[in-house]
Amino acid sequence: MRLVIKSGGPQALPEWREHFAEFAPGLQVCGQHEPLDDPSEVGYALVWEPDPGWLASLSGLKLIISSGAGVDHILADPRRPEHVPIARLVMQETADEMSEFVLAAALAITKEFKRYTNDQAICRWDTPEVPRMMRDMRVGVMGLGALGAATATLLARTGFPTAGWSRSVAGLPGVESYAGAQQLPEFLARTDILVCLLPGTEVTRGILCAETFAQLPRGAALINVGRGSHMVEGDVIDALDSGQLSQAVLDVFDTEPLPAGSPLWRHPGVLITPHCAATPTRRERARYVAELIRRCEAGEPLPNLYDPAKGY
Ligand code: NDP
Ligand code: OXD
Repeated sequence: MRLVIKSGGPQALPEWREHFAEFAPGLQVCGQHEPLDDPSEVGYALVWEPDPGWLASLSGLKLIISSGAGVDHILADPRRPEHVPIARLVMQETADEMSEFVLAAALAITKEFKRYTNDQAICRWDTPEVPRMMRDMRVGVMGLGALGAATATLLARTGFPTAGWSRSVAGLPGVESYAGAQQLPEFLARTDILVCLLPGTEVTRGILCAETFAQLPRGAALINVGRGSHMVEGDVIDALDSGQLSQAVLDVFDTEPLPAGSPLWRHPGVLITPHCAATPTRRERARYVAELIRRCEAGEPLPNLYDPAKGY
């Protein structure tokens, strides 16, 4: 049984090998950069942004495993073997990391930490008249999947009035549910902090745009931890400049790393983080992948498979 890895570059391979030796001792592990005697022997590929056409050259593939929760980076390959299922890598650790990250971002927005960072840079002492509390900040989470549901649940439990928006109605305790395009305006109108945890699909592309921002209460904030493709970057900047948005915490971008010339880097209302909201350790990912391969070999059902009918 052979697994080929393209995730983290050649320098990450010794660490991957060490973890797979622990969790799947019989598995042969090689890197994408290593020559293969017989590519058809590769049954499994663990990938992040595979080079277009490469997966198609592995004729014996049984399963493609995304090294992250999203699969858009695999679907971007027009020659990918469409008959091979794709597993999304979603673990408890991913959900925990994401929930904590968004909670921290929502608190930083509520308590205006970005303003104090800006003030500190110019030695300005400006005490707010009225303290802002969690209970005053209604959070709206777009996407209530494995990560969105865990995030919305933590936010609600912590004290943020929380709602979620998804394709189908969700029944999360303590979280108001809105579903479908029809209920989007109502969801946006009650949202002071908009969190995007949608998958990157053709339907969700550009959803964080001027039209969406206009439906939020004036001065709302944005946390984008979904995909860069969700944002129309120019519209985010215009909304911040006009005051329609007051702050944004942005973790994902169309081009990553975010180019030095992007105005987002220097915008006073923006906090940039480097696509780090939820990045489980290689050890945890190897443990999960080893279990996926075991299940696949045993003919057992696999969790979190990409659904071509839904597009995510
Ligand atoms: P899931 O596939 O489990 O959930 C997707 C959610 O989005 C579902 O609730 C789904 O609705 C909803 N949805 C999809 N399309 C639409 C639509 N057109 N309109 C309304 N709702 C829609 O995804 P995960 O929770 O596992 O992950 C979400 C995304 O988070 C990933 O795809 C990735 O882009 C991003 N991510 C970012 C990371 C980071 O570090 N910044 C780390 C990991 C993931 P329904 O419930 O009805 O199916
Ligand atoms: C992602 C991830 O899909 O990092 O963005 O898991």
